Amino acid sequence: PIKACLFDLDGVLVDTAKYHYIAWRQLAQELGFTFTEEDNERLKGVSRMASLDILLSIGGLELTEEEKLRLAESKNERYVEYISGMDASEILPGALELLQALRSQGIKVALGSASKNAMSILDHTGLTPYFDAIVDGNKTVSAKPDPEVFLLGAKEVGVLPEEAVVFEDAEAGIEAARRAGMRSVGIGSADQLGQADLVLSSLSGFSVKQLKELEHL
Ligand code: B16
Ligand code: MG
Repeated sequence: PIKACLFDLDGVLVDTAKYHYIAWRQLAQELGFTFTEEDNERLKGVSRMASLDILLSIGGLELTEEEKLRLAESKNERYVEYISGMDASEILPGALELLQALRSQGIKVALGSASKNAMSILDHTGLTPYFDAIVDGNKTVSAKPDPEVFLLGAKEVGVLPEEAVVFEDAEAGIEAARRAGMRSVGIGSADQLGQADLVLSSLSGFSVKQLKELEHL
């Protein structure tokens, strides 16, 4: 039986990609090149330092480790300022309803995010009380598609991998779920997330009944 749901944060519960985008774009501008919204797609689900590497490769820049740390820090300071203005209105459609339904049915809920700012985002949007466990970029060593983040999430809520379902918007996250031995629901388009057991355009209308149907897969 399915006993837990593990949620990615950015792109599944909230749309923080737009704030990452503005902060990265400003950094690129300071470095003297253009960073487009299309470029930003490549950063979804990717860790902060790996995102910076992608950005620098777009600008054709090679920097020292020390310079990179400074730039990542300055991008993050701006990003933190943007997310401090977030509130519950930025929760994506269907997310709150699903979290409430899962809680009322006794299904465990955990976060599995690459972000080191996950706690702050959950607090600002009022989502923290819905979680039994929060696993974020501060608790993990390996990034998705490594299964670490989801394996830890399942462990923290006391369920086996086969009893957990992962909700993800990034291809690397779906792959991480597969490697963890978990079922997955992709939030986005089927051509990108075809590996998932089920693909939805959003969490809107997704019910616990549909979740239970995944048990038979
Ligand atoms: P931070 P997720 C990811 O969140 C974002 O999708 C990705 O764009 C970002 O670079 C990463 O978190 C790290 O975020 O700089 O706040 O530590 O989708 O795994 O919830
Ligand atoms: Mg995501």
